[in-house]
Amino acid sequence: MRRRHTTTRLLAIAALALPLTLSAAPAVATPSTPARQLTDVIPVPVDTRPDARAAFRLSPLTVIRTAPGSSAAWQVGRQLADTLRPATGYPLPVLPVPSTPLPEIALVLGEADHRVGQEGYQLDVTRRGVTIRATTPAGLFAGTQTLRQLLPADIEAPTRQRTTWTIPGGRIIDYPRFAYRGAMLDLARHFHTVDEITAYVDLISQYKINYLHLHLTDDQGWRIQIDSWPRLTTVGGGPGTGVDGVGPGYLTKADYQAVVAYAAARHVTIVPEIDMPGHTNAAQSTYPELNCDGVAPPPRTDIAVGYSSLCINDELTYRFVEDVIRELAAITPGPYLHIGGDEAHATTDEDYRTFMNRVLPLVSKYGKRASGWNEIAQADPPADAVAQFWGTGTTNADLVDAVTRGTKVIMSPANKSYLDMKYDATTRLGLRWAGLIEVSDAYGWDPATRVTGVGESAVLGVEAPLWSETLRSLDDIEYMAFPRLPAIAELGWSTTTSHDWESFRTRLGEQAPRWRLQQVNFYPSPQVPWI
Ligand code: TNX
Repeated sequence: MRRRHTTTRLLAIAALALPLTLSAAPAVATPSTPARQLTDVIPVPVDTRPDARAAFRLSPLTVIRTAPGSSAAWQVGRQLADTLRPATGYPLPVLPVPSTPLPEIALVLGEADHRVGQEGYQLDVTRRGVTIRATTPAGLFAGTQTLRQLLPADIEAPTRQRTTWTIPGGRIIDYPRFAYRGAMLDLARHFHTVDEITAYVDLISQYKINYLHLHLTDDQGWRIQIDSWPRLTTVGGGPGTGVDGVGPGYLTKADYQAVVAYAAARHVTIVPEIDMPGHTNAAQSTYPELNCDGVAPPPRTDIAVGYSSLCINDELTYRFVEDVIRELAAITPGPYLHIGGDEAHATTDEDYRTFMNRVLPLVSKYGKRASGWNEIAQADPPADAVAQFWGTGTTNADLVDAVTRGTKVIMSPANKSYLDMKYDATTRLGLRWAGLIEVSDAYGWDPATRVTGVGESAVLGVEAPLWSETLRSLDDIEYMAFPRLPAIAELGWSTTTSHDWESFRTRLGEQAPRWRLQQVNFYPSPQVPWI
């Protein structure tokens, strides 16, 4: 969507809005929280140069100016305005013009320090305003998320607050350590609605997470419409599906595309997963012909794993798999399509390799890059495939072999990054098979030294999966994700030299007033000095 306005017309609109807002401005402004610093951000920025004399204050006169001719930059500006308007009560017009005489937050494409690369940004705060420069709209978006955290926490309030909106002066140059910074939701064990998924996108994108992996199918439910196999959703995702039979539902293709578009507008790419050849009971109990004996097993609503397998030596299996991959690839603009591959304990090793070596090329055939749980390394993945490490140990020979042949790895060690593990023995939600994971555990590891033989250059990034056996509502999701998700986000973005638990837990504590205003149901870990 591109909207064109002339500079003069936009300035006229801004000028018209001013007298009204000026008269409505608070008479006496009192700072409510101590001044923030350029480093008070999660993930912590790479390079900060504070300038104590250069703080900038938002005012009713401030405008948001965006790179002329870029609808994507204008979109980032509009989102920033939407974020800042409720609490400030300022008009903050978004003007796609080359310059203004007004105090401004400028979103500029180009002219940034070369270190910012494709996803980073340079943020300059002077007394005249804020300038965010980036190579891409994704970089501008990342810069606006930093700006948001540099403002007082009250900026997250849904109604007008009487405070001074001071942004600390100086320069930030910031860019990610890893290209892939992911989160995952499990729609199969309990379905999560479009509203819940998009709410999660809002939360994770604040911390510069740029991929959301959706686990769409499993033994307990099938959650994505496939036209050529229509009963997958109406039966496999229908009434009575999900753990304990209480998590039914599915995404139509239109729902899925709405999620993809919502996420894309926040620079988050959706990675859809169809788990195979195991974790397939929902499909096999719906279509008898997907079973070697032609008999549909009963639906399952328990949380056991490793008992189901597609029929490896039946051609119909590959027709089914190709139909699903083709239809899903057609509605997925992102580069990755995840084919699961974990815990196929009911498939022999030989059958597993046979299956994967037929299915991996199908993903390429439909223009996508295959990702899969680390077990796919037991087959012969193409060089562009991505293996997602979910082990609890520090060695994996198959994975190291695949890495030698070019496979890249997403790090999601279950005993560090699994958001569905309990925090401590008293946590009401969650599982504990990979251990208890307190905030310091989630933060206390390095993606590039976790698995011997899988170093920095082999690591594509990190992911924080959240399995939903015990979760139902958005409140449940938030409780398990916060505050550990921001820990994984920092591991994915910030440098190893800035890795520091004391600093992290202090900055985490400062997020609490923001989460309260956003009504995020977070776990108040005793390890964190909450304010
Ligand atoms: C293992 S991790 C699984 C999932 C479960 C999860 C629960 C992985 C690739 N498979 O099927 O939901 O544990 O924590």
